[in-house]
Amino acid sequence: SGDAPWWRSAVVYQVYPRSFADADGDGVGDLRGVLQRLDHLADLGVDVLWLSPVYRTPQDDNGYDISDYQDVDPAFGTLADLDALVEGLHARGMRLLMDLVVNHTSDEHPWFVESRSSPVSPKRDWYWWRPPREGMAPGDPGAEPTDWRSFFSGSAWQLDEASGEYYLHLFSRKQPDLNWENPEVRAAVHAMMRWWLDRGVDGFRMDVINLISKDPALPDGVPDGRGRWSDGSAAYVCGPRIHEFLQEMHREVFAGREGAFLTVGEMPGVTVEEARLFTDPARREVDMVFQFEHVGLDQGASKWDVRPLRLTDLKASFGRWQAGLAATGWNSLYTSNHDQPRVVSRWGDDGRWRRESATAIATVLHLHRGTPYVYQGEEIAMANAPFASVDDLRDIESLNHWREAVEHGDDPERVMASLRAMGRDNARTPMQWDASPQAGFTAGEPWIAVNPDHAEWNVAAQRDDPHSVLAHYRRLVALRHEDPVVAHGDFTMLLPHDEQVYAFTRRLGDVELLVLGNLSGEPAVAGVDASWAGADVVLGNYPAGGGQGLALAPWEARVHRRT
Ligand code: ISL
Repeated sequence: SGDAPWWRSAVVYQVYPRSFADADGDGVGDLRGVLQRLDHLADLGVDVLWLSPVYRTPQDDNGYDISDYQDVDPAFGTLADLDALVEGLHARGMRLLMDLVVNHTSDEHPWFVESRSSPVSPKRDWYWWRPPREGMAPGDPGAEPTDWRSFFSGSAWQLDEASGEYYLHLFSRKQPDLNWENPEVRAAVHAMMRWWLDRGVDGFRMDVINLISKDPALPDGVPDGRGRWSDGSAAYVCGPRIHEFLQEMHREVFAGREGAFLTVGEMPGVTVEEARLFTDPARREVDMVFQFEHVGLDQGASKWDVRPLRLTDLKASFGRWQAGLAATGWNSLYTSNHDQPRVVSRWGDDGRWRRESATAIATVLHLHRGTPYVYQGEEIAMANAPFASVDDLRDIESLNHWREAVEHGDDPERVMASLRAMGRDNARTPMQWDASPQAGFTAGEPWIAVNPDHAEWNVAAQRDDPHSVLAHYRRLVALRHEDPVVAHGDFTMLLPHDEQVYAFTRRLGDVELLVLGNLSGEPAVAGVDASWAGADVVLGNYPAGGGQGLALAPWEARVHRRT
């Protein structure tokens, strides 16, 4: 473990700036707000701040639609504020990970404005422009160049009336996909990344980076029974040149540069076999990936088709990823981010067992082999929001889905129920700092309502309480820093068929940990080797003592250690 990369023992904290802290009172979080709250991160003990996008943006997708990669949006502040953030983090021994969104730009980015201006524009080929389907006129039903569905509902193609051609947008129509086949596009992205590293940032979280290489033949997708449009992912998930593009990026941006960087590629649909290639250090692509298998386990054909999670499925999935990236590569560990519902509501119990279930899930996750990510508010067990109606929602994915489903004739109450369970706005309500009317987030009117439960669930209430969820997260981070077995030990899954208890061991030299999590609201007994019964407990979430021996109270989690 001596010469292991620094990020193996690091914990990353994600800030969604729009919802974190608003310093100027306009209701939208900003960089000065983040700066004022850096002590919260230092108090947690995290090593890295991943900052969701703060670049210039029309805010169609809350900043994941960028119109200038080399400036800060006025809603978030200025470049000087960003420099101050880098400085403030570095002064506290933390690093800054920027969000890199280069699968697409905003349609208001000058590159796209130029590209759209004419079919003979020198930048026409920077995006995916195609004529209508053979023999059809622009705008005819079915004239779209392929039958692909957009991630945000409807067709992935938008007609440009002026030229009669369509452009590709895997996400919103205000997020046209860049054409990575064009070497000028790649060079422009590399130059932009170097500019940020020169400015002092420490790496990038790369948005949907495994979608940047498309099969240039743009074949039609596979009908999947979800309505008019098809699943085109075979043509763009880990496409033909993806490894080449990431190796080139590494060479052009990072090679020969002094410093301690981190790169994490967000990769919907990535398999463990592909992930091993992406994260094999010898291949020089990325340090780790965000995979999506576990966050799809409680869904059917689409994310709106919500099902209960089976614990054995979760163990089988994480177990395969642990084994698959054991000898080569590295895992990232997350349950939560700005796209996922709140985990305590999703897989825990945000009623009676809120504190216990939040800490049990966190313990199990953080003790896996890999680098854990904490999403703002997760560390105080923030829960899903009680959205009364679609008027309470702001997210483009949710609003588009609502419109499409209701137009299609689905029962509005059922659509609302799935939005309440899975909608991304659950993760985007303001950070709950204290019990004051706007939770200490803003002095103004927040852009999305504060969750009323902030009166009870907030940072101020938990900061000095040793039994709080926040205190437990602090201990999890500290354990990783203090005990090398957490970062570097090997991993063995136990009890794969148990629907209540999540159990595994970690081992490094002669140190061994046993991690037990009763992920249910009923008492349980862990059917592991009885010799563990007397082993030291280095961390637990039942301060007054839970079950005896190998018995576990509801949602109890414990870490045993022996040598
Ligand atoms: O949220 C999702 C679950 O349905 C995904 O479709 C999500 O859009 C996908 O994980 C990609 O996410 C990233 O890129 C999107 C952006 O909206 C997300 O916020 C971002 O994390 C487009 O840039």
